[in-house]
Amino acid sequence: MKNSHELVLETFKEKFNKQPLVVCSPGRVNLIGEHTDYNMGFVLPAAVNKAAYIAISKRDDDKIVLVAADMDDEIETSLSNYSFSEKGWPNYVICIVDQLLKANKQIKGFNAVISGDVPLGAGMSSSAALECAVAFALNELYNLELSKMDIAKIAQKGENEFVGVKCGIMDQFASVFGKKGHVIKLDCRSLEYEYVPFELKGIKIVLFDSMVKHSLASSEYNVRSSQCQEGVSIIQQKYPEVKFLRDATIEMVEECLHDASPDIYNRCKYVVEENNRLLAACADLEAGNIEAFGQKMYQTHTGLSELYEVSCPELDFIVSCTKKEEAILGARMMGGGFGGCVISLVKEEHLDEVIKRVKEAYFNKLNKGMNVYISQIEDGTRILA
Ligand code: GAF
Repeated sequence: MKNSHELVLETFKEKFNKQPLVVCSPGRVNLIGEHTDYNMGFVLPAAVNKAAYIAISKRDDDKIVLVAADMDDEIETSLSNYSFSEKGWPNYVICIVDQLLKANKQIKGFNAVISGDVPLGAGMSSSAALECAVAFALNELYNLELSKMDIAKIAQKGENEFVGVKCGIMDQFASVFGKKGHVIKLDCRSLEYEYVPFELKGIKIVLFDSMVKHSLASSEYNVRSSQCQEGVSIIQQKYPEVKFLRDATIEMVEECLHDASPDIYNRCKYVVEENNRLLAACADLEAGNIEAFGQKMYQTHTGLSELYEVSCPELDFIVSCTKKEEAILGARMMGGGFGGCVISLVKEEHLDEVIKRVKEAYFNKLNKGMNVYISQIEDGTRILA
């Protein structure tokens, strides 16, 4: 079977009879720091060995011809007459065009073939990967002189404004700035970042994909973001210096939100705790205490499930299975929630047996198969040919 790189290249040559520029942009894992990015806190993601691919070449007119090789689908639109597509996938390309035009960047039309091996709906940010691949490729094609930071910001804004998901910057940042063997400790407010080595001897990052995606995912995501803002505006009445939950302490949450609605209190409590937990987890990493790091991943899951309420029975079940395994140091749901993957740290010597048992337990309980991915941490967005 052809890999995504070969597929975009060959499909492009067949369809457009030309040698394209090929760019790939990875999906990501996030070790800890979930739902903290749009609260301007910290995250700890890494780009992985699954990516979105685009083969692209310029056109002289303003037409855009897009082929989705994995779906055997194609659309034609133009720079002067594009709109939101009910098909879904074209929006992750068009949202970038929309941003570039709004910023008065000089682009023309293009032909492109896209493909990818980031599993869709698995919480590994397949959409951000595609957005970043498109932004990076158009930057190369039309010499737009965008920096890596510009590309990540444009991709996030495209998703916010055109796709309509009010996401933070974690996914796009991780896709563009990924570095082999390192996680990125990113401050989502200042956008200062640090590469932290993450090559744990004898330990693998294993993703258990629940294979479910509940339809609540994007609507509830935006609800969480508004609830956090509501919490901030209550805290501000007493502490005007608090601009985001990132600035709040647990004491402020207790003092100001105890009488607020339980939803607001719980959401804000989780975010403030999670931000503190991330900082403590980074200290564990530095001290080489991976057991303590793993325990914090479990605490994150409990918070996401009970306070932030973005988990689901399938993810909770997988995490409960991992807790029975001595060879698993920590696990939690990853990404926006309501389905997708559980990320875990597993001792390599027991990898096969652990995976087998978790898969069997999932099947016996839910009558569902699961995919399992062993993640390698790779470089971010790059040109392949
Ligand atoms: C999704 C979003 F796109 C990210 O910005 C982040 O908020 C994440 O959910 C939750 O941490 O992947």
